[in-house]
Amino acid sequence: LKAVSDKIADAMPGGGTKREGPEEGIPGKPAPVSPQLAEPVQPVEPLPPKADQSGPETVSPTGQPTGADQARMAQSGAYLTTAQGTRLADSDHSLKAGPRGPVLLQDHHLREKLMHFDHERIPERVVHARGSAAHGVFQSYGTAQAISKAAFLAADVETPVFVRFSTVLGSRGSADTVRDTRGFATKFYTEEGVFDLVGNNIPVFFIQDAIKFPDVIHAGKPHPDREIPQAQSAHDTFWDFVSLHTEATHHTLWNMSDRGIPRSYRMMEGFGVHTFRLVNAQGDTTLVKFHWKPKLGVHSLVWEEAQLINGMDPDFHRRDLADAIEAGAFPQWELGIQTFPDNDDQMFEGIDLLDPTKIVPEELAPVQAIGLLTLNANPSNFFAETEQVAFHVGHLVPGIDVTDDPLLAGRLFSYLDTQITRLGGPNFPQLPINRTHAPVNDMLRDGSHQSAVHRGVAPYKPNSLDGGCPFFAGADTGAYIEVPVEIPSARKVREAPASFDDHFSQPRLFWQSMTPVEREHIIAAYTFELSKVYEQAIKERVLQTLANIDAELCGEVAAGLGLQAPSATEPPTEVGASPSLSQIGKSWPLDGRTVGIVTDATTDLAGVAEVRQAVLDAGMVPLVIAPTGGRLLGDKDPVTVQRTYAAARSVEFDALLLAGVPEAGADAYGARDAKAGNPRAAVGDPRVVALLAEAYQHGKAVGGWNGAERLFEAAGIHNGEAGVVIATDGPTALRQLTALMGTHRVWARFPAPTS
Ligand code: HDE
Repeated sequence: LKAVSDKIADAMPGGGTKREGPEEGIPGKPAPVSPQLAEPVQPVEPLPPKADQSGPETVSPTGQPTGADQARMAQSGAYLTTAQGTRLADSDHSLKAGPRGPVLLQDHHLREKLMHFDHERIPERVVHARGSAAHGVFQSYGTAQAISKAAFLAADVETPVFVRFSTVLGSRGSADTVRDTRGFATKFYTEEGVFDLVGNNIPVFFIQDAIKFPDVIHAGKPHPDREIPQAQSAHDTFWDFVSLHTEATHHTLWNMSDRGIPRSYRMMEGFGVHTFRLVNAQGDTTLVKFHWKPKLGVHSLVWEEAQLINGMDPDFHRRDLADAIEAGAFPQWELGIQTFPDNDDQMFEGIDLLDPTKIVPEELAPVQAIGLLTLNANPSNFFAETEQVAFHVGHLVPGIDVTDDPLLAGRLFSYLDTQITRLGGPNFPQLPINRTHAPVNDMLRDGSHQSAVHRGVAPYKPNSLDGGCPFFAGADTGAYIEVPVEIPSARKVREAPASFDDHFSQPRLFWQSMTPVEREHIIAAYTFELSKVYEQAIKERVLQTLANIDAELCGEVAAGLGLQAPSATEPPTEVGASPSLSQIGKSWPLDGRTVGIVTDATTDLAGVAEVRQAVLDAGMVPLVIAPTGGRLLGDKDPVTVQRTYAAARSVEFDALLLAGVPEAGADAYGARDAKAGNPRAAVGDPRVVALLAEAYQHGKAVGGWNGAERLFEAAGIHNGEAGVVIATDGPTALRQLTALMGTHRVWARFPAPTS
């Protein structure tokens, strides 16, 4: 975690002091210029060859260099060369007829360098373009062995994985903390071939049939005329579609809940959404829904925080994931399944298992853990791995099969198809990140970017010329041996079953399962989004869908918009509540949480050093915030500053702690500036007061020790309020603060809806 706090320090403008602390630790005095700033000119030999120039055996099947130091050596070959390996003496000047003369066409190096650069970009994903990924392992518990013959689900099998998280609507360079669904796609490199679980952090989808996918995405993406807004659902076309197409109501409600703005990828659930069919060695089948359960719990930002972060650190989720892994705080999820009998009607307790707009409440079908996912390595190259990874719901292994969910059927086509455009041809499975760890003996040949040199003369079956090779697997080990499910005789129709017509009972279940705070957030989200919609008719239609969910929800949103609340058009069915849908009510581990320690040279620096160490020892990240960068000298070790008052905003911290003042009545926190004519600083620097007030407003635990309370008072925060800690010394304050942080926020601070 020290690595994280140093790294974060590096990333901050003005706040990074890790490399060159000011001389003698005096804040403000510039550090000497390092002699290492100039580019080295002498090659140092011998150097190892670049990993990708020394043959495929030095690169693991997932594209990872096998030698421990190779990753760091990527640019370290002794001489700069062309793509053909010829050494170059100059790469700064084109070949010219005289220093002021025309550039000569014969300059191959110039043409090659520009040609390659001109083609560096590939099309971004049509959806889920913005993403971040990590390598890891999946450790199977063996608990699914009785119902699936998949080898990677047998007891104690460890399978390498690559996981990519994403937003859906935004472009590749869009911000992380927008309100959106998040993708959660996992590639398992099993010994029987690749299995991809391509899920989301929301367990239902907007549509029930894949044929509507282009419609919902065209509606959610920026308007085609001005290409705005970017990565937002708060605009007319999105709300136009979802209000006309009421099967989207359930997914939309989840988006408007706190699930739409996760605190971290590490703190999200994942869902396979569709029902899948598991098959065991005896051919018995079980229907299942897949769930990922984060060990750190499910937590969200508050909306104002999310918006601020979009500007302050648009890479917030990407940075959080990479930093946590680099620091060794490896995020973990348990994979779980809900199981259902494979009945002819594929219904469970009246819920249609083929309808992807429905969940099965965990209270009806508990999630049973079947293995543990640990993400333990960051990608070495974003483009090669995160950008080029190609997931596909049709990448299945023996023991896992699909069902007739019509949404899933369309996905089985779409994911193969899209890669042809995105990755430039049919050979994308040969890219290192996509390569299976199982032996490949396909008869797929040629095509763009073919990198295999196939031998033999008979890429067809049956053949005798290649000795009949390769041979078929037995029915018990082969993939894609579809379960012989009965299909009742039917007429071809363009219709959905009647059970797909219920669009409101499950949104009502979700609403009724929320705590008052969560409901308040949902109301605020709908009000915010709809106030950005121009067409009155669209707002009124959305209110109509809300009336069919709950009168209070509809009434509050209507009041916020200044509109009449309509009455329900569908009689409400009694659905009860599913408490497991709420994010609130439990206490969770604090690994990787960020504690801001506010201080200045006049505060109790020994206490700051002690608290900082205690935060690290607890597996969290301490960031010291002071008026200027550099180091503050105390009696003990100097305290390194990671954030200046000017650069720190509360959104970066999960909790704030204000260092105490050693002498009663001392002018700490810049209060002496008041005497120099800044009356706003009478009790301390106004930026510290603002920092505290903002953290408090976002429901964060705040605390301080010995003399810090006057800044709290200045921020309108009173000792004794929920989530406010004032102690006599730093360690005690930190202990009380961390006890509060387990619940993620101080929920008592949020207002509940009026009724
Ligand atoms: Fe996707 N989806 N999707 N989707 N999806 C893609 O595939 C599609 C759906 C999901 O990190 C695309 O390789 C259709 C549901 C994730 O690389 C594309 C339909 C769920 C990712 C595609 C759906 C998802 C994608 C774009 C309706 C949750 C990112 C690039 C039938 C269970 C994977 C690509 C990554 C990506 C099509 C619906 C999850 C175009 C046609 C439901 C996590 O093929």
